[in-house]
Amino acid sequence: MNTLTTACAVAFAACALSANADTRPDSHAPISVMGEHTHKKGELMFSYRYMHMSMQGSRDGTSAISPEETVSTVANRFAAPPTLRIVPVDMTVDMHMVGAMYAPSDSITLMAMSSYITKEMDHITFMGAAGTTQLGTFTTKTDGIGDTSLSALIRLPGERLHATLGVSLPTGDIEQTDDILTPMNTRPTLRLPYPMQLGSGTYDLIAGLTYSGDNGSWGWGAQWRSLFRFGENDENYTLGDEHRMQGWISYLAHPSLSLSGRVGYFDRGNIDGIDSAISGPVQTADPDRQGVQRVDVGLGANFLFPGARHRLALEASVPIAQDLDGPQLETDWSLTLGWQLAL
Ligand SMILES: [Cu+2]
Repeated sequence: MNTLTTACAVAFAACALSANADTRPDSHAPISVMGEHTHKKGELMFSYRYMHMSMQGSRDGTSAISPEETVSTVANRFAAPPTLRIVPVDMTVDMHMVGAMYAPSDSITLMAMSSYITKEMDHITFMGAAGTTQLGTFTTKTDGIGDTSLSALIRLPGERLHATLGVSLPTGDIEQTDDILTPMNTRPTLRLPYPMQLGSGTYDLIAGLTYSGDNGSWGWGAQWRSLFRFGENDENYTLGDEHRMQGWISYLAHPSLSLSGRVGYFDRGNIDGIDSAISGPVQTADPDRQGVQRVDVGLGANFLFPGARHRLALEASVPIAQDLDGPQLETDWSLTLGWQLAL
């Protein structure tokens, strides 16, 4: 930015626009994208994001599968009964994410993020060891702090290109329990399946690369970001690695408002190992029914308040394709709202 500022001192009007790139609402990516901008030396930023995700109905591969079909045809990996007997029908995830960014120099921005997560899942329990007679329904709920990430965003040669290198700390609990309804009509309190837990239980590596640019009323960007899981947690398993590839464009509708479109690809692997306290005739308890490949599209808006200190942003996204190691609940839509304060 220094050489650019010097060049701007020569007073090219067009240059002033790009030199003030961070006073444009679209100098930040759509709000669902993490760690996509850097700061100049001494800048400090706080952020709060609220994310809601809604999942309803299950898929096996790319096809929908009904609860009745699941309990008639899908094998139970645990000894007995032979097929699954409990089927999750919907799930919501609500996350309150807080973050801080600080740039000790123009070339490095440090970022810390953590979250408070609430998960809720509704299920149908089918009676006994076979057949499609429903016994009843039940809901499980967990909430608490999720994993915490510490990252360095390192600017690379080029106008707006940076690498991300970080670690995700296992601050999220992986021993959450709740009451369930069994096919034998009992209601024990058990450790809940993997999708209801709040963290990975392992120290994970975050790596990524982000590019962005703008010209006139248009802006664009692309990001790769992965989460590599290392070692095994205390319960003897490792969550699957996660990889995200995203591309976005934005249009400056007003000096304070930009509108964005985003396409994102998400890939998550299955679980390696197994928690001996998690079992039962339900798809979510199977470490081999956790893998996801999904393409999402999102529409969003960024609003920059006069003075360029406060930003508000929102984005709604829906999947346009998903392939699940199922049966597994499918994602239907998600919404992210965010507030950012630069100091
Ligand atoms: Cu920031």
